[in-house]
Amino acid sequence: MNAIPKTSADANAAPLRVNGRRLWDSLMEMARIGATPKGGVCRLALTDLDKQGRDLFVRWAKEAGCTITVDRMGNVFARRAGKDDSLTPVVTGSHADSQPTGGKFDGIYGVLGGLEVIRSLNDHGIATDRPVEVVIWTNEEGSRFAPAMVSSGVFAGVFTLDYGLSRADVDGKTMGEELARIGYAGDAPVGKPIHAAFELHIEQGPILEAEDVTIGVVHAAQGQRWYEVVLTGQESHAGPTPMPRRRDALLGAAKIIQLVNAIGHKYAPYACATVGMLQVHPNSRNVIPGRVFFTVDLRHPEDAVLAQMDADLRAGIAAAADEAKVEVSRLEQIFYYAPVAFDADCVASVRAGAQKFGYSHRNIVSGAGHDACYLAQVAPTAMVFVPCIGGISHNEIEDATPEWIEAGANVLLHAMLGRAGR
Ligand code: HGY
Ligand code: MN
Ligand code: MN
Repeated sequence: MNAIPKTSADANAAPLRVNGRRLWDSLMEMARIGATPKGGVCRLALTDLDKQGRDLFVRWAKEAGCTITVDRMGNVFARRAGKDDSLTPVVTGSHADSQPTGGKFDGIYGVLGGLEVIRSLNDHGIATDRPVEVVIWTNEEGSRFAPAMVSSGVFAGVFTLDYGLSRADVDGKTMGEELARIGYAGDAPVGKPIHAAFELHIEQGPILEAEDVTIGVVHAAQGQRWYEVVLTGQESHAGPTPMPRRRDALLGAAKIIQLVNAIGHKYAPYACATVGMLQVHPNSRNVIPGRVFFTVDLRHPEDAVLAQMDADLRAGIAAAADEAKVEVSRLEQIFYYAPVAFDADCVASVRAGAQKFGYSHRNIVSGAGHDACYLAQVAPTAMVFVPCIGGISHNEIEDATPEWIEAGANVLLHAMLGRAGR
């Protein structure tokens, strides 16, 4: 007897969707934790507010039937069992920590978008072959504890566990101490086999919105180099010290800030170069600064160009210090990873998800770093981007539309289902 033909209705059945309203409401409820006056959030890694955000996610994940595992870097894994729980999981997730003047979507959208996938699978009674896991990766931002993405980096074997736990903030508090203090110093080993990984994130740049494209099919991410620099001159009185006799560390830093900006423009259109932190000692209005600490962040999608930017920076710093008659008492590269190419099959799953819904979509390279950049070293990985308003992120006004938020989660749902099987 012939198999019952799929009716055209079956074949063209509307694709499974997430509950966009529920996802939006979860994001807005989470944004109340660490809410800032201009509508953003401040949930620095491993602070009490980060703990509150983690606790809320854990509660919701348990309500959705997940089991929770926390590893020694505080990475939180919410697991939905598969029909064959011995199979390696399909993983999604992102970070819950924010910048000091962060937004409501950076990172947490990927965490709650993953939770919405699980909630939607539950709504539709879908059992997947493989387990599905949603992860909060600890300290992705690298703001309170440098460098960025340190816990997904330990998971991928890029950093040792000791290195990760020993990262300290400006007050000398280590990640290990702070994990214990907030009750997220788990005992699970850091690192395990993953079948495939996807990360959902806002673009944090202007391209998708400017082109009126809903989905970014992220096939690559640019590489980064982070540096810490200390210039040492000589404190002296701002009044009686003649200009030619000065050894002004802040003058040296000013020259280097110009240099960093020039390097960014020299390797246009893709290079990015930023001085984000600057500390002046003694920071008194009538004392010539004797010491300055600052950071440099260089990025490019091609490793060879990133290396050239590094060489330009080192040569330029030496010249600028000479001109200002100050010493370079520290120039340390504290973070580097090469540009990332995501897995072609996973990228195809994201593109197929966008096509299933008829969403406009385009290939895009991630300008920002993400935990997916390290996961890509240990598992087939890709990312899904949606636009953000004005391309603004790492800013309290960061915003997105409910339609974009829902669309990204729909694509994530189908990309994950394609890998988890059912
Ligand atoms: O710096 C980055 O790209 C990420 O936001 N940590
Ligand atoms: Mn992020
Ligand atoms: Mn960020």
